[in-house]
This record gives sequence, C-alpha cells and structure tokens, in this order.
Amino acid sequence: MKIYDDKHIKNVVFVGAHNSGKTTLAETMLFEAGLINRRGTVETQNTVSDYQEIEHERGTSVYATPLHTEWRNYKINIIDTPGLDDFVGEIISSIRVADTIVTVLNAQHGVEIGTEIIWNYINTYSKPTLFVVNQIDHMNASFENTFKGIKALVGNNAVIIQYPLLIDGAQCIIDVLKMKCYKFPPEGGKPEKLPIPEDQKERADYLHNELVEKAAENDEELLELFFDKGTLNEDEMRQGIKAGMLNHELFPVFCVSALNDMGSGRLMGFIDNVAPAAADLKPEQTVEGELLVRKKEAPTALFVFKTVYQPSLGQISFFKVKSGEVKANDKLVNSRNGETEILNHLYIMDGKKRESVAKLEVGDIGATLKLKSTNTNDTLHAPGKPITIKPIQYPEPRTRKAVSAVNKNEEEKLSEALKKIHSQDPTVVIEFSKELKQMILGCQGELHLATIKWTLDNIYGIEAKFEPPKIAYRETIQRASNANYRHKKQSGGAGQFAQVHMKIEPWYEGMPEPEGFNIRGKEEVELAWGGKLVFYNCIVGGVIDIRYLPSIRKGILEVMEAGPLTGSYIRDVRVMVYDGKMHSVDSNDIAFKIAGAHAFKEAFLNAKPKLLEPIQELTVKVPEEMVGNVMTDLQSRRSIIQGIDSIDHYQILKCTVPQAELYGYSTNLRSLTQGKATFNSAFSAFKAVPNSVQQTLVKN
Ligand SMILES: Nc1nc2c(ncn2[C@@H]2O[C@H](COP(=O)(O)OP(=O)(O)OP(=O)(O)O)[C@@H](O)[C@H]2O)c(=O)[nH]1
Ligand SMILES: [Mg+2]
Repeated sequence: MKIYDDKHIKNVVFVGAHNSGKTTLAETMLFEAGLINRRGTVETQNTVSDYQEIEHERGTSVYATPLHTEWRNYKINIIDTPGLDDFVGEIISSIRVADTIVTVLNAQHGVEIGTEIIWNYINTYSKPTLFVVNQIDHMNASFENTFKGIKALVGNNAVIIQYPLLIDGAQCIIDVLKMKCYKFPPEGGKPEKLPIPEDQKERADYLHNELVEKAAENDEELLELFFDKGTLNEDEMRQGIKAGMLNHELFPVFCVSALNDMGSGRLMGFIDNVAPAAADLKPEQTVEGELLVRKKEAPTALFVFKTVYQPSLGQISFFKVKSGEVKANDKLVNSRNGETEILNHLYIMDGKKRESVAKLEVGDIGATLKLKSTNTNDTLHAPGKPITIKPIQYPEPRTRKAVSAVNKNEEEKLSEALKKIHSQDPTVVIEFSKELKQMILGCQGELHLATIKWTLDNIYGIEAKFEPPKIAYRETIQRASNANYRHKKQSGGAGQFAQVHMKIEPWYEGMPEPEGFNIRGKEEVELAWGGKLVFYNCIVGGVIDIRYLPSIRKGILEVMEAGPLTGSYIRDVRVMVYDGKMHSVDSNDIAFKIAGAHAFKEAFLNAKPKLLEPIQELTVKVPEEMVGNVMTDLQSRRSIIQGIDSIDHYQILKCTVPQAELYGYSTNLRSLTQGKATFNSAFSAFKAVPNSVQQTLVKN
C-alpha cells in the first residue's frame, strides 16, 4: 500500500436520509475503483459496508463503516454512515473527520426530515458538501423537486452540475461543468460521451453560466478573469468550485443511479479532481488553544472518532491523523488520562477486511487494535507535548430505560458491559440513580436500544431487562401546620429525652420572614435534589440548647430524603423550631435528631402534602399534514400546548408534558408520522400532579 500525503488524501463521508442509497453508492464506487470485482447489494447482504450481523438482520446500516479506494493519484477514504437518526452518534463522528460530505438524496422523496437533521450537523462543522440525487432511474423520481428541496435547505448556493434526462428510453446525464451528455447502457457502467442534444443546449448553457459565476464569486483572481473573459475554462471552474466548497458557499449537485451504476464514475472523478483534500481545510485549534500543524514532521496527534468491539479482534479504534505521522509500534499518550498506549499494528479497514500498513501520514484515516484505555473522542499524542483535539459534542439522550440483569448475579457484568458500550458510543449514557435505585440507560431511540440489547446478548452474553424508569417525584406541602413531639426512652442506664415544637410552611422564593417568632438563627439549605429547606431557630429562653439545633435539622433532612407519601424527596419547606424541652442528663444529639424527624413527619402529613412530578418542555417538528394526529396524541398525554410556529411545510409545536406521560414517545411519534417528525425535550420544572394521579401513586 502506497503512503499518501494530505494533498492526496480525500476523506469523504456519505450521509443522508434512511434508504437514500448511501451503502449502494459506496459499493458502486468501490467497484468503479476496482477495489471489488463484483457489486454486492443491500438485499443480498453482501455489501462491503453493511457487513455486521445486525445490519443484515435489520436490512439497514447501523454503524459508520470506513472504506477506501485508490483512484488515479488519490487515496479516497469513504465513510458510509447510517441514515436513521437513532444512530446520530455514528453520523456526527464521521462528519467530524470528513473533508468533504456527500449528502445522498432519494429522488423519489427529495429532502427528507433525515436530510434536514443531518444538514444541521454539517452546518455545525461547516464542512465542504456536495449533494447527490440518487435513484434517478426510479419511476417516481423527480430531480426538479429534489433540487427545489435542496435550494430550500441551503439557499441559492446550491448549483447544478448534472441533471438527468431520458433519451429514447436510455438514461442520460447532462453535465454542465464538462458540457457533455453521458448516455448509459441499460446495464450501467461506462457511458457513451455525446454532445449536448440540441433541445437541451439552452438549459445547459444557462446552468453552465450560473456555475461559472458561482465559481468565480469565491476567488478574487477568478472574478477578475471572469470579468475580462466573460467566462472561465474548466480548470478555472474547478478551482472556483473548490474554493466555494471550502467557504461553505457553493454546494454542487450531482445525479446518479447507484443501483444501476450510472454516474458514480463521474462523481468519483469530481471527488478526485475538485473536492477538497485533507490539506485544503483550515487548520484546527486544539483544546490547548494552539493551531494544529498539519505537517508530517510535526508532533503526532491522532483523534479517535470511532470504537468497535469485535469478539474475534477485541477493540478496534478508528482514528484520523490530525498532525504528524504514526508508525506501527509507536508509543503515544492519551491526553485525557495520561496513559501510554502502544499502537502495535496499524490498519486500513474496508468493512471486515483489514490491511496492515507500516505508517499513516497526517490527514489519513486508519485503525489500531487493543488500546487499553482509549475511548471514542480521545486524542493520542506524541510523548512530551500534550495535544487535545476538540471533542465531539454528542446530543442528549432522547429516551431512557431502567436496565437490569435478568440473572441477578450478572449485575456487575452488565454494568461493565454498559460502560464499554458507552466508551464506544458516547450517545449511550449510563447513570446509576441513587434516588430511583435504578441503572438508567439513555439512548437515541427504540432502534438504538435494540442494537444495545443485541450487543449485550450477542457480544457480551448478558440477558438484560429494560423497563420504564421510575419517575423522580417530589413531595411538598400546601399549607402551614404545627407539631409537638416528645422523644423519651428509659431503659436501664442512660435514657434519651428530647421535645421539639415546630411550625412548617410551604416555602417559595422571595417570601417574607415568618411573623410572630423570635428569630435567633436562619439557615437556607440548598437541597441536592432541587428546592430548599429553610430552617429557623426561634427558641426563646434557652429551652433547647443551641448545640442541639443541628441535630433537629439533621432529623428533618433525613425525613426529606424519603417523604412519607411515596418515599420521594421533599422540597421547598420552611421550618420554625420555636419551643421544646431538654433534660440535663438524658438529652443528646441522637434524641433531638429523632424528635426533630418525628415532629417534622407529623407536621408534614397535616400540611396537605402534595406530590410533584417532573415536567418536560417538548418541541416537536412535524410536517403540516400530520400535525392533527400529533396534537391528539399529545392531548392524551396531559400536555399543555404553548405555541405553534411554522417553518416551510413544518409545524413546530411547543408544549409541556409530564415526564411520566412521555414514556415511549419516540416510538409512538415515529409510527404516527412515518418517521417524518422529530422532537427534543428538556426538563422544565416540578408541578403538582392531579389528585387522581396522586391517589393512585400514594396507594402503591
Ligand atoms: N431504484 C433504485 N434503488 C436504489 C438505488 N440506490 C439504492 N437503492 C435501493 O434503496 C434501498 C436502500 O439502499 P441503501 O444503499 O441500503 O440505502 P442507505 O442510504 O445506505 O440506507 P441506510 O443506511 O439504512 O440509511 C435498497 O433497497 C437499494 O437497493 C438506486 O439508484 N435506484
Ligand atoms: Mg446504508
């Protein structure tokens, strides 16, 4: 394998809505480049990219798969990503290491919600992007509508390089950069190059001129040339298009039929000739605030963007060389934990196939095995000078489950396996909730969850149970109440004695100080679970020694950790301890803690206690025609609609919904809208539950 420098490496990432044809296009390109001599299909489960068992079972890409081809003078690394946004972690990681993004669209459906979601991520990183309208062979294909959709998405900077045409039943592609008509044989492959047909000349000229102008706009010299000559030659156009792509101000649009191998050769040619190489992108700033030197002589820095675990190989870490070069057996340091890792072998991976290489230079993508303590998002750097590549920000989980091992003895094994899964896929989030006494797993949706379950079953051999997580309720009070508790114990030796009088009241921010009390001390306790306990010492005449007050407060806090209604945390109460008694011999800290706890519990139960539930703020983006169903469903979930906006043909619904009613929402929304709606939700506040709900919960 030849070693390529960053001027001759192109890292291309295929993204796009589910089923747009990314995996098929990748396969066709590998075939065109001669890396494989037979094209597999998704249906026959023999593509290079979708090689994992779960991908065969589901008939869809689940993981981003790095592939590569060598074409003319370049090494083109292709990463084929999944389209379903359950696997958004794989998509974002790949976008992060891309030099050029190829956004594949299905000409039958145009811009889909999946395309829009991904476009937002592309924008975050401002990566050079081209659009490929696929499936032009399909009877329902509409290039025009798809192009309109692209323009609506990216604006007037989308420019057509190719459009499809049928001539006497034969699939043709008109190319307005080369000003050629490519006519394909029915079986695909090499096209016949023809002049532009007479009746297409006007349109092709118009589009050509548009492309020339757009290309000129992005480079001062070219603009001058354009004003002098009135046009640009092909090489000048290439230069301008590349500059425009790098400025994120020009988005070329191509068309192909990946399935029938029409147009993919020309697309490869464009990637080869025009698309930015690794060396063309702006140098990145590191976490340490320095600009990365992208030279092979510079200190080595690798960014690990993907980790997989395969039983036969162990852990495989995929990285991009961000600076310097890496050789087999290099010792590098992980900037997160300072651990030294030995990279015993370096590989180039093509799906399940791997090829050993001696070294990789800056800009390239490779893999290594069996790193000890390196996760996705880590940087490995040469010893001596710490370099940390800015980590990828992954989205928050959209669905949460309580997870436990079916076999109780396997709890620890399960927890270890989940930690491993998280280190490979940061969109899987695990936390043990002390409050709920459950292990909570957060992920991106039902399909994501299904793959986690599959991995636990098949890779780690653990049977896990997923249940709705308990809801983190809170308890509070609605009116004031008093209690007087005497704790007295006389058994043999020293006795225990303490008596506490207290008044409790609902607390709210900005409330006036209590009246009618002689306030000696005030303590505001910020509760770890939210809300406050405001504790007043209103003891008169020293009836309780001041040193016992902290014990009374401790007793109250113990009750607040497990409220009398449902065992949930109590919040937002103020307590005035205003009277009591002590005994010169038998009173002690423990006695006052017990008396404080009992008095508080008694007062709490008489203060119209109320259960509070967590309320989420929910935003749903849904195509206009489906908004009715989504609203009806939301109403059945005790939601309160707060506003509706519209953007293009989408409605944006904003509402608040109790967390307890959101369980399974991602699945439900998907089935209500055929996956065309998206949502996100964030915690908003605790609100009182309706009485009927409280009755059921307190009974349980
Ligand atoms: N007619 C037609 N069908 C195509 C074309 N390209 C792909 N398909 C079909 O579309 C379906 C999806 O293709 P994939 O290549 O798996 O699409 P994908 O974008 O990789 O899908 P995900 O990875 O699941 O997002 C398969 O049935 C393909 O055979 C095409 O050019 N024309
Ligand atoms: Mg795929």
